[in-house]
Amino acid sequence: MKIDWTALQQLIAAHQIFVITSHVRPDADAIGSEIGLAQVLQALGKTTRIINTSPTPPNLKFLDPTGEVKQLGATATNEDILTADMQLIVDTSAWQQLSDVGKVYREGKVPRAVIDHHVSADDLQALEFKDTSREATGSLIYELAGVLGVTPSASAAQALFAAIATDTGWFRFSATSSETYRVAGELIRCGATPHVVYKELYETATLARLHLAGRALSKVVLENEGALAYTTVSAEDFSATGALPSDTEDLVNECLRIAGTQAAFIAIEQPNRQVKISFRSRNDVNVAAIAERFNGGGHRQAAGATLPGPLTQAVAQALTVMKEQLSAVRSS
Ligand SMILES: [Mn+2]
Repeated sequence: MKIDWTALQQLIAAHQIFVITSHVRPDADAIGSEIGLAQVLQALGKTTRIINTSPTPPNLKFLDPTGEVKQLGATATNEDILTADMQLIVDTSAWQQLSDVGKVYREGKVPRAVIDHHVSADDLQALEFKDTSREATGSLIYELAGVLGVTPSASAAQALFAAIATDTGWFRFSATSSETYRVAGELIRCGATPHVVYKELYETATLARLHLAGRALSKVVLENEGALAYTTVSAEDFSATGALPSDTEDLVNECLRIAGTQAAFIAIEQPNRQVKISFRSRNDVNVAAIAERFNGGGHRQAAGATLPGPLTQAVAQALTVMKEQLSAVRSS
């Protein structure tokens, strides 16, 4: 479905001060789309304020060298939102995902528009510019820039390139199309530098992180005739390597690199001895339902929960449920 941007074009022409926000725990598509959109509006002489509920994660700060992205309650106030004359939301369509900023947005009595690619049923009382078949919000912002007659600056292009590259798993997920590559090419022409984006996002690990990954990978176990892979990270793994809890990000996905795996989990012992488990599925096993059994949640193919320790007991519980569910899917 092709988006008709006419209404947004008219609203942008009719307003001057724009507040822009995105979801909590922002990813590169959220931050990149915000910055790209803000700079496109600035090119039209508009004033923009990017205000999020969450801080910008350290690994995405390179997209915002001038500190344009503010955090409500820290570097931005309710007034900054309420004195804008139009509200924009990118990369989410759910109030819950907007958290504190969403509460202030609701107090505002100005026009509101959403630019997004997520499936969602929330009524944001906003004009919607959505295409759920699109790979990233960043590519929608690029399209809007074209409609508005703005060529993205080098920094806007960098932000939009990062948005699209990350939401497509570096141009490999199924939503990636020839159009994705064409837009990426245009953004490079505008000044985006893929090698810098890649380095900042994927080549900034510490030695401790690699050592932790080494320990976790050496412990991967296969179950259910190789359909299930799992591993653990203990408090001792952290102390022996000096790694941080954030260094376990993405480790669970490594398990799925083994041929024949359809599901995976990783159990991570926390400083308080509770155990955080991340579940992944590549088939009909609904890991969100599994996580909910342990008072967690998430998506059908990626979910998580926190279980009481000790580690061995939490692993045994997770293993039992995952094995059961994988057998059920296989026999159905
Ligand atoms: Mn996105």
